[in-house]
Amino acid sequence: MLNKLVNLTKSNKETKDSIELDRSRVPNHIAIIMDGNGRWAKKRGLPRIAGHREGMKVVRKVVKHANELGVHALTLYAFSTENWKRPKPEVEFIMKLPEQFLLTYLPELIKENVQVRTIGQREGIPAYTQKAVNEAIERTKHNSGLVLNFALNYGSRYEITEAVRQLSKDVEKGTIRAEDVNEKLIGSYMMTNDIGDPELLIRTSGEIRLSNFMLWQLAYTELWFTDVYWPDFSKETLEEAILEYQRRGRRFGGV
Ligand code: V0D
Repeated sequence: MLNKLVNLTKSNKETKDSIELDRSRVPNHIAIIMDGNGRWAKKRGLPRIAGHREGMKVVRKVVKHANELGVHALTLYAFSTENWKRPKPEVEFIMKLPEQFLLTYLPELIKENVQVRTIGQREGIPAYTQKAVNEAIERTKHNSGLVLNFALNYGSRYEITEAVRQLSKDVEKGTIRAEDVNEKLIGSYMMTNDIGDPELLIRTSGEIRLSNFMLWQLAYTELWFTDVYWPDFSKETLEEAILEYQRRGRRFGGV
């Protein structure tokens, strides 16, 4: 039975269009590196910020579709610790996006029972950005639907370094013994502590690397890369990624 399904997948050239998503095997947690906004704009002769604005609209669409598919958590790499190196006006524009996003979409997110969260360093982010994000977190904290987790001013090595620092403090205090340090304990010091590791990572825009994103959490994650620029990402692209995730599960999964 399983074999027949595998053969069907292999022999069918139009797998992506002709095989249906298995709604019972959608990843719980999907992480996305939303790359290619600047390139998308340049290709159209527009300033890079036009790409970021368009990318923001795509975030809204993808959240809606992921929620409809039954995804429990979506972690979006919105701003890395490296992104500060960009031209100041571009950074300033990007830092206004959370406020814009929430002004436009927060009522819909609340209606859809979405819970907004963030990971990353709070310090360094402008006060007005933090204010908008904090309000969204506060107003959605009792929602029980999809967890929309924005990685803002996030870097994975920083996250791991902070976890080690905290853990060391607890060992110094004597609340934890060195012998008790294990993977589960280390994981509990990570900023994604309560949402579990992603089963699927998507990176857009053709770069095949992780760029300091969730290095600890991606240990067993299926990685999916596409040349599509983030502003061109759609429901269909999301489903293509999930379909590929499901196909890999059928081919390599236990049994
Ligand atoms: C720019 C593509 C939404 C990636 C998407 C501050 C680059 C658009 C948010 C957002 C960004 C963040 C937190 C929040 C609500 C919305 C966002 C940034 C960049 C970095 F609570 N889009 N978006 N944040 N871009």
